[in-house]
Amino acid sequence: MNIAQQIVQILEDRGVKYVFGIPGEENIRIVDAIHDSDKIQFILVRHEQGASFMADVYGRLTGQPGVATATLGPGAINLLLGVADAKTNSTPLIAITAQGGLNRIYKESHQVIDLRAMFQPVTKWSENVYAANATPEIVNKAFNQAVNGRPGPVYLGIPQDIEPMPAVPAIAKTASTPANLTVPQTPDLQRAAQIIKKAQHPIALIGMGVIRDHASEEVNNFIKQTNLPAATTFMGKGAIDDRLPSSLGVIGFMRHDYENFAYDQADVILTIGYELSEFDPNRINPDGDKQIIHLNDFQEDTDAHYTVSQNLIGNLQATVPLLQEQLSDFQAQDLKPAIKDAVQAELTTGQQESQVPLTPQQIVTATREAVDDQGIVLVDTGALKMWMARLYQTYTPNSALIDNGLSTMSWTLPGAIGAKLACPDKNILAVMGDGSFMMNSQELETAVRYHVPMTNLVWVDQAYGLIKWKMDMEMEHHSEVDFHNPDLISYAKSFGANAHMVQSRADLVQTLKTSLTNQQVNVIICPVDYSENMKLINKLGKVTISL
Ligand SMILES: Cc1ncc(C[n+]2csc(CCOP(=O)(O)OP(=O)(O)O)c2C)c(N)n1
Repeated sequence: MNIAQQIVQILEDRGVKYVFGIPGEENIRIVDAIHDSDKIQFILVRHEQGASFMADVYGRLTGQPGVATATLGPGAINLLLGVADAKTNSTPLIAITAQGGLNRIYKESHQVIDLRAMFQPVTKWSENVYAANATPEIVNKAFNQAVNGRPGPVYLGIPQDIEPMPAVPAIAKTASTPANLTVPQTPDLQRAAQIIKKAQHPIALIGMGVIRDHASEEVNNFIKQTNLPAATTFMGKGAIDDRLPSSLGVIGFMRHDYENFAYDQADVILTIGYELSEFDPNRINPDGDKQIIHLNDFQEDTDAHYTVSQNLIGNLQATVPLLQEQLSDFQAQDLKPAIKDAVQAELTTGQQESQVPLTPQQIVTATREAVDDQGIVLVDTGALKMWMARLYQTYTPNSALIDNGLSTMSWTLPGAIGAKLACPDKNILAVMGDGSFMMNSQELETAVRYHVPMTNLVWVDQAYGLIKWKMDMEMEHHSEVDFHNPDLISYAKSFGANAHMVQSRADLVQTLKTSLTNQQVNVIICPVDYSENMKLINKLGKVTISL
């Protein structure tokens, strides 16, 4: 057995089912060893960036590290974006690339750049395998690092002269990491409950940790019992059921959301599973005068606007019911945030039938009508994200995935492949702008080749719409944002996908329904009328999210 085969054996032991990537001259043995594995399937992609997004979404949905691989130098650099995305999304991922041999890694040499250093800021741990006999320790450590505590990505570089070396027998297997079930001390829970009971207007902010920790059921029960008004971050979307009377939806786009969501009236904010990278606390606590109770697996970084009075550090599934017990005699007063009526009004206009171009409200409501409650929708970055996050109603965790850590474009089309492999029984829809579509559309070929059923809904405005919107808003004109698309229907068909040009709202609903269940790869092209963007600004205040 050589080192490449040993690495693959450890991946098998760790339950890896897929490795996404592209081979290069320096990692042919690993790729070949994966090819020979009967437990792991290699998913050969068309751009390493696609592999990194597939692994990223696979990790986000399963909680198990997604694994992506590439060659040294250019291949590794292409892998960087999805790895950085996993860091800001706190998603477990292992990136394994080749590296130049130990005999040349220290000097100027063909295709060699310092990948360990390059990946270091976007990973929890970044290391090269410098000694063949250290391989089992290092690879096992990579898995532990990726899932322990706050999950995240890890980078491993395998020098090309280490890869073919004979393997030294592995150390005995280490026990798998038990779930962290620690809970806060009772006095801390009591203090937190007292703060909430004494508050005039307590309010909750629900973050992505609730979904990652599978604590949605507990949090929904908590919100139901206490009637606490609760908004979610973009990444926490779906963590609470939008049908709960005190659910406020997703906060964070509009400069006036502080008032729209009634955070201006709040004196105490309970955050559950929230991380600072998801959403700037300045937006809910601009004067730093609110008391914050922070309930999560780990303490947060310091921030002048994150004024924590009480930390409740513990497993969310176990801790939320304990806080609920302490609040058994408490009911929050009804708040009437303006946002609820505003969203309802837009959902109503979205039901109206018409020909294309459709308004964003029509596309969002048509999408909701067509996707079943168990379906997974991946929402890409762009103006469409604003509309989908605000208006697309969610009832269950992971039913609408949004990227608001790095907010990168073009992660959803490859991500949909990762999502389908992670959740084979669910219908998968990737929603993106035409800008994002053209950045990673080559992975349609990957989806077709591996028969991974998924549907892509492309909002077409022939522009980088969100930036156009921001320019119009702040400068009252725009520049360098318009482009021309190829014939998107023929283009999508040339990959072997089905393609359809939407004609009307009803046509969109019907096409989505058929596509989501036909077990094929589909591309739906939908012209959008973004003149609604500026109308929204007039209604709700300026957009504030960072682009
Ligand atoms: C990789 C990357 N490049 C650039 C940006 C900045 N950016 C954010 S949204 C956006 C435009 C997106 O255009 P499109 O995909 O067509 O969606 P639309 O805004 O038109 O709905 C750009 C350029 C980014 N977030 N990520």
